Amino acid sequence: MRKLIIGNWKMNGLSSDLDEIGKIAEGIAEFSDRVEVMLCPPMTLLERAAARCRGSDLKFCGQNCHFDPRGSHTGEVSAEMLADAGASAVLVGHSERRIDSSEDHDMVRLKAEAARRANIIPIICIGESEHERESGYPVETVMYSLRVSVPDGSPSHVVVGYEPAWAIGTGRTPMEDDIATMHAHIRRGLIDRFGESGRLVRVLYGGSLNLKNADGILAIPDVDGGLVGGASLKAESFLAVIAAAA
Ligand code: G2H
Repeated sequence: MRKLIIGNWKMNGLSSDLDEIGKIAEGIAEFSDRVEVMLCPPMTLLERAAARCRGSDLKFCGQNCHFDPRGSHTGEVSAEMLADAGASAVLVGHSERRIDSSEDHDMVRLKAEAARRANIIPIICIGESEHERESGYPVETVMYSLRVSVPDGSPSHVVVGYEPAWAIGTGRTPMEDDIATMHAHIRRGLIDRFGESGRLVRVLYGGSLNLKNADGILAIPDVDGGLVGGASLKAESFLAVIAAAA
């Protein structure tokens, strides 16, 4: 299984950054047989970025979608619209959306189902908060999120992102042993629920992943790739993380 690295630009990026996206698209060519790479630019750049990188191996991903395909939802975007704009995937349930927009596990599952209906891959994000970690039950918290946020049905074309909320954008990461333990639990949860197909679901680690820690984290068993925020904003640092995955 090729590792999957996803760059999440969050609310960053203007037209002047399209050149940086072009550099990423050119830079990944040498790794394409070993690593699949996606980028989540802001919605305003998605279509232009996809058009500019057509013919390269770089795929594009939305940062969020609504669970309805269309309708009266001012300011929202549907999975169908993302597909139409050139996205192959969409993040659902990122902790910033769970916090900023009060998205719960049920809503995340509906969004994942909407992505599948639109034939794009849902990247379903789960992870414990600092409080949940300190309360001593991070595994139970994450396993509950996994159960409710991941839809029933075949898990093929589903990706899970484990992102401890306290590690996001903070420069702090869990110990490698803790990441290994959590990923092993997630894998076991997927196999218990989906049988052997649970082994084929890629489980990514996210939260302050960068060129300094990528070698160690991406070598952990059951870490099938990474979600990269801050370090994906510049082609040089993003390509260094991609090289660590190769
Ligand atoms: C977690 C990650 C990207 P960062 O949100 O998904 O961001 O690498 O900046 O912690």
